[in-house]
Amino acid sequence: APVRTVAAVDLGAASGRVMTGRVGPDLLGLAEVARFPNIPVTVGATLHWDVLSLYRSILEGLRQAGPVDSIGVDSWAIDYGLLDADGKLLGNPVHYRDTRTDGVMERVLREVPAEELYPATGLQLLPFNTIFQLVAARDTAQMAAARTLLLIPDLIGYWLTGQIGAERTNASTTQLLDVTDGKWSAQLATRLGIRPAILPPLREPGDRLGVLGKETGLGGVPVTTVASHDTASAVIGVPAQGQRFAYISCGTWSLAGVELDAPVLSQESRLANFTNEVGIDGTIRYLRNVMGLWLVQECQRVWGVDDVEPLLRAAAQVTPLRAVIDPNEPSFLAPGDMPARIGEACRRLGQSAPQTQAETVRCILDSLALAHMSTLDDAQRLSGRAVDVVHIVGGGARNDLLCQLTADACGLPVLAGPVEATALGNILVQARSLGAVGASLDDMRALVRATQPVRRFEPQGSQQVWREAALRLDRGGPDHSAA
Ligand code: LFR
Repeated sequence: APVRTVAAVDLGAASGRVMTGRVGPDLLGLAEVARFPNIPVTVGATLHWDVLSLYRSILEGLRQAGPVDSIGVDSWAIDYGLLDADGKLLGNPVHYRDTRTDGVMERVLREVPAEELYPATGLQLLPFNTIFQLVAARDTAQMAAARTLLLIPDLIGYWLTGQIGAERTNASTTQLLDVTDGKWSAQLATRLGIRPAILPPLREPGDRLGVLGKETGLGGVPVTTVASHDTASAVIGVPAQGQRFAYISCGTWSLAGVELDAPVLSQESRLANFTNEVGIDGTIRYLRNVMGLWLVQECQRVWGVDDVEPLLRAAAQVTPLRAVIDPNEPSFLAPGDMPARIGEACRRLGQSAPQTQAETVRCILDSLALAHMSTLDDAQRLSGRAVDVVHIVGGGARNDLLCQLTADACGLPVLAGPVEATALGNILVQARSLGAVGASLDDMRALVRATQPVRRFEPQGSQQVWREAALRLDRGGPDHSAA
């Protein structure tokens, strides 16, 4: 098979990047072509994504990438833009951390009980799921004018090619996709006052979406539909062998779970707020969202500290497990004074609040490791899938302290890397469609294993201290992660 060059556009909540990949049967080389910040904008008290700025940066990045055989786009999930009858974007997409969904989930659950919603969609209850955003917006003039809903990567794909569609892995995060028959649940949408006609035809990862429009000035390059939910691409890029592994896709969020062949829709699973997101080739990502490095990022913003490295070095010197919190407390979701919120949470749990930046960061990392432990414990128990190793991929794989603490808390070896698992997953799906790599998910992962650096962290110390620390959280009342 010939060597192919493809471009991956990967949009994260904090930054976006354009990468190129050179791919052949024994080759997977990655280069970063452009990186740009993703800075949300508040307009009239609503937090928006600056999607035109992102699009301009994407076009510039693709220009710098030079000639490629294909382009693929992935981003964070759930958020969307609406097109009017002329195919024009109606307003800027709203950020999932905006407050417009406050109280909406509770209202919807009175109309459609969780006992009904969960087996239908398989999704964890996150207050910002697309379904709740759409209900929050259902009586707006914008919604009345809307003809088409496009999730963020589908919107970028539409602008690049003029073609519309809803890529399946990302569509599965809307809570409007039937997890059993794989179709849009028109009945559920209608029941909640959402017009099913705005939901576009589903597309599969690997399908050709179209070719770049002339106005891009980039020539008629094909755009391939990838696993456009960034977490779906990241899990493709996990260098795992066999089935007995857990993964943590760790960046702004920590997405911690296992890969299954079929969804788990039990009552226990629902009460533990586990999600069944659709992956490539019929796989299911059985995981729970943990409020990841967002907590550190937001502290850095408040402190005006750009470089995280000195903070992490200082945090490594702090006494372990001085104070722990539940990272999934709803109060941590919106942007704001995170150091103060963390201090309050510590006091509420009968612990003294961190006094220094280093202590605050240590509290967050200890708490994330603890949440990784309880999430992966639950994932194994609820799915029956036992694991021998934890793969950490994404930016968090660079965070030695978090990787070691996670190994210690879980009592399992952590394999850290690749950092760019999402871009690799994006690239591999394109390469597979071009016939440049083996056809199976195992083949793709074998290529990642053979070509990408991975670091190993052995568990140290006794797990007992972690189990005891977890008990401190029980003082906070019922688990906040479940609604
Ligand atoms: C990670 C991610 C998560 C999703 C969250 C919000 O970037 O895509 O999987 O729950 O962002 O969309």
